[in-house]
Order: sequence, then C-alpha cells, then structure tokens
Amino acid sequence: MIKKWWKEQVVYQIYPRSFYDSNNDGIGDIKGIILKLDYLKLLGIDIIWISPHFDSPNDDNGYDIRNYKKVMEEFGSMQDFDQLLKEVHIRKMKLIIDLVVNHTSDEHDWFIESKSSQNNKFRDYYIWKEGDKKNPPNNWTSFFGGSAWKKDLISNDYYLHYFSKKQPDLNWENNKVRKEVHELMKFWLEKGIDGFRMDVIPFISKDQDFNNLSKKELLNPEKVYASGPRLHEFLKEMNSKVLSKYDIVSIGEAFGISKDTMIKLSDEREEELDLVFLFDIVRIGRDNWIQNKWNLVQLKKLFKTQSNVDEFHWPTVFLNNHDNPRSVSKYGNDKDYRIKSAKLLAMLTLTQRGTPVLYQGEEIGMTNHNFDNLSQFDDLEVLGNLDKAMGSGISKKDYITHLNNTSRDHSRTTMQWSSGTKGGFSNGNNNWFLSNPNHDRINVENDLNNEDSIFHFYRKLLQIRKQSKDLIYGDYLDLDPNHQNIFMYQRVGLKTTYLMILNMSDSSINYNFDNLMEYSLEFSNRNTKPRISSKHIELLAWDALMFKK
Ligand code: ISL
Ligand code: CA
Repeated sequence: MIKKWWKEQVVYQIYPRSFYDSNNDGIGDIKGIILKLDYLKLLGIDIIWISPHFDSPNDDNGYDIRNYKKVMEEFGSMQDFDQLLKEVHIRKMKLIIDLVVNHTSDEHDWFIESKSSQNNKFRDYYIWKEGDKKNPPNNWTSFFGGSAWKKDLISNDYYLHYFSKKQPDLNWENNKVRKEVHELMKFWLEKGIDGFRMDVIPFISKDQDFNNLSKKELLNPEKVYASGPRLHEFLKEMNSKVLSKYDIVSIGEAFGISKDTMIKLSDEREEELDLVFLFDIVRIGRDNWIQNKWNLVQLKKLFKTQSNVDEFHWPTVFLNNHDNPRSVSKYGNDKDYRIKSAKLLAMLTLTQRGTPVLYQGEEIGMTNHNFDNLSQFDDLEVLGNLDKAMGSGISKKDYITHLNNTSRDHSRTTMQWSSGTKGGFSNGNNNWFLSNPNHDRINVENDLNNEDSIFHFYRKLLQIRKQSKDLIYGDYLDLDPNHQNIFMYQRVGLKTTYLMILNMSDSSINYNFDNLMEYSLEFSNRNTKPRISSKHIELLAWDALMFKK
C-alpha cells in the first residue's frame, strides 16, 4: 500500500452559491468562503473542493462555463480567488476546483465561433451532425429531458448536448480541444491549486459510430456515454502532459462507469486518475426521480465491493453531494433520531476504507426540504424531466412527492449558520434560493455551542482518524454482511484493530457477539455505556459504537 496525503485527509465540498453571502446580494461568494475557513479548520477539514467558480450564465449553476479563466462575477474577482487560495494555504489546508470539460456553456467563445458557420476554425471544437431527415442524428437523450441533439438554425446541423441545450459537448477527438483543456488546467495549477474534481469525466470520449441506443440502454444512457473507446487514452495523455507534473489529487466524477472501467481508471499503476466518485452508494435504489426501497444488506455489499478491489485502488466515501438528497434524510431518520442517526452516518463515513468527502451542512445534520409546489424548485432538471414524468403516467402531485425524496435541490438550500432570518446565510432579503425553515433549530451556531452536537461529533472523530494510521490504512472486513439492521465491520491495522457496530434502525437489538470483551470502547454516540456481556451487546436505536483492540 502506497501512502499518499490524499488518502489520509478529509475533503469538504462547498457549493459556493449556497454557502455564505458576504455582500448581501443573496448569492454565496468567495469572500464568504474565506470568512468561514476558520470554521472548517476547527472542524478538522484538510481539503476544500469548491463547485465551479468560473464565469457562467448559470443555466446549470456554474456547470456551464463561459470563460475558464474568469471568476463568476456573482462570486467575486480573480483577486478574491487568489486570496482564497492564499488563506487556505496559510491554514495548512488544500483547495481543489471543479474541472468541467465534457461540455462548455453555449455562450463560450468557442461555441459562438463554432456555430457561426460550417467553415469556422472552431467548428470541430464541438460535435456537429446532420439530421436524419426530419429527426436528430440518433436517439440519444439528455439527462435534463428530451433529445441530446439540438438543431442550430444557422447551418441546420445538430450539436450534441448530454446535459442542457446550453451545455454543448466538446469534441475530444480534436487535438486542439485537448490542448486547450491541458492549457487551462495548467493556468489554475500554476496558481497553486491542489487538484481537480473532474465533472462527468468518463463521458469525454464519444463512440464515433453514433449508433442508436437500444430500449434498455435508453433507461440508463450514462452507461453507454461512459464507455467511449478513447477514454483511457485521453486520461493517460492528460496525466502525462499535466497531472503528473504537480503534486496534486485528481478525482473523477465517474457517473455511469462499469466496475471494469472503475478498476482501470483509478488503478495507481495505470496513471490516469487518483480517485473516483462512484454513484452506487449515493444512488442506491434510485431510478431517475424515483427512490425505490433498498436495504442494508445491499448497501453493505456496495461498500465491500469498493473497499476490497486491491491495494492499488483507493475509494472515496461520501453519502451526499450537490446532486443528491441529504444523507440524514435518506440513510438516517431525520424525524425521531436526527441527531443520533446523523452521528451514526458520520461514523460510517469517517471509518470506512477510503478518502471521506463531506458536503456542506452534513456536519450539522441538515435535512431535505419539504417542497409543496413545482415553482419552489430551482434545478433545471425538475422542469426538464416533467414531460417524461407525466408521460410515465404519474400526476404532478406524485412527481413532487418523488422529488421530495430525490431532488438535487435538497442539497442546494442555503447553509444554516444561525437561527436568524434565512438561517444567517445572508443579511440581504433577496436570496437566490430557499433556506430550510428548520434553521431555527438546525444551525451551526447551536452546534458550536453544544459539546454534544453533530458538529462536535464529526470534529472528535476526525481527530481520532487523524491520529491513527491503522484506522486509515487498515484492511476492511464486513463481519456480518447479512444482518438486516446492523452494520458491523473491522479495520485491521498493523497494531490496532478497530471494530464499528452501527445499529441502522429505530429498534433496540440484543445482538449476539462473542469476542467483545477483548475490545475497549473508544467512541460512541451514546450518553450511557452499552451493556456488554460475554455473548451479547444491547444496542439502542441508531447506536454507533467504535471499539478497538
Ligand atoms: O442528476 C443527475 C443525472 O440525472 C446527476 O446524477 C448528475 O447529472 C450527474 O451525476 C452528473 O453530474 C455533474 O454534471 C452535471 C451537473 O449538472 C452536475 O451538477 C454535476 O455534478 C453537468 O455538468
Ligand atoms: Ca454575495
């Protein structure tokens, strides 16, 4: 096992728009992040990942970039960014940025040129095809609804867009595009950033046959989009020309990839990417906007698969991000056991094998929002998928019920800093998005003042993790993969073995376990000591216990 700084550290994702507004215009900004760095340092964060901070018309909140070398005006200036990087480094933390290069905004200069005529020298920067009579070139679909092709009126050709029509896909077959990407990466690396999170990176290589998808493939087009023939070649090239020249971390958002692709992408010997975000866990039971039932046995299997590839693979561990609902609402019980179950999820995230990635608000147990009408949503995906949802025979009301479990907007409500108006996110009165009204109880101020809070639980666990290489690098062993409610696993290090027992249910359980007497209790989310006999342990609802020997 090769030791690396990014295996030992913990990442915290910031969605800048919703994090903290320093100038009261209702939009979170870079200065706002700077003002909260001490808070993140206190929590024990090492690496901060910010969602896109580049100039953008914000069709998809910054995942549609108009200019890669300019900061989004609402977020501040390049000077503010440089200041952020400096302040992060002063505090001995690291900063990674979002690299969105599968597509640009349709307002990027390259696209404006590209669509201006068929002979333009930027024409080949994007993917243009003639239609098939009156239809688009093929039946590929966009994740935000409808065809993945849009007809352009100037040349009557169609361009490809896997996401919104304002996010045209770049043509990676073109050497010049790849050079531009390498160059813009170097621009930010030369400033001293510490790495990239790479947006939908497996989609960059397109199968040049552009065949229609089968009915089955249409249900999950990401699986096809993520298996382009030149993906590994493009990543190896990027690695040798750019990444390998800096001591940084690369994390690929690996939406749609197969297990084999995952194994190759993040194999240390292949020199492609350091880490990947896999979606099996965070999207367990998901089918578009529908959340189906799932169970703990399935979940445990997914953890086992990603942890036990071999010593050349290092996973990431996360239960939230800006595209998914809040973890305490999905995996915990955000009603009767919000605090306790959020602490259990903290223990799960911070004691698995892999680099933990936390998401803003997770550390105080922020929950899903309760939406009761379509106009309350901001995400373009909600309206984008409306026709398809209606076409599947459900009512608007049902669609909203589903979205209350699945919408990306749950994670985008503004950060809850205090019990004040709008949760202390901004002092203005024109916020870009909602604050969850439960900010009156759930907020950073409360958590900081209470030693028993979710925040302090994360903080203490992060300290424990930092002090033990065995907890970080130890082997992962699921001791009871078939239990329906209990997740019990070991991390077996060179000197110390850790044992975690998590009761992921609302019931108390008298659990049979033989060798507990050999262990001592290291940390837990209980106020009282659990009763342990030579053969049993009494577990209360949502107990999370860490033992060691
Ligand atoms: O909503 C989804 C698919 O229906 C998500 O799973 C998401 O689109 C997918 O994970 C890719 O996400 C990334 O690229 C998108 C952007 O909207 C997301 O915010 C980003 O994380 C396009 O850039
Ligand atoms: Ca602002």
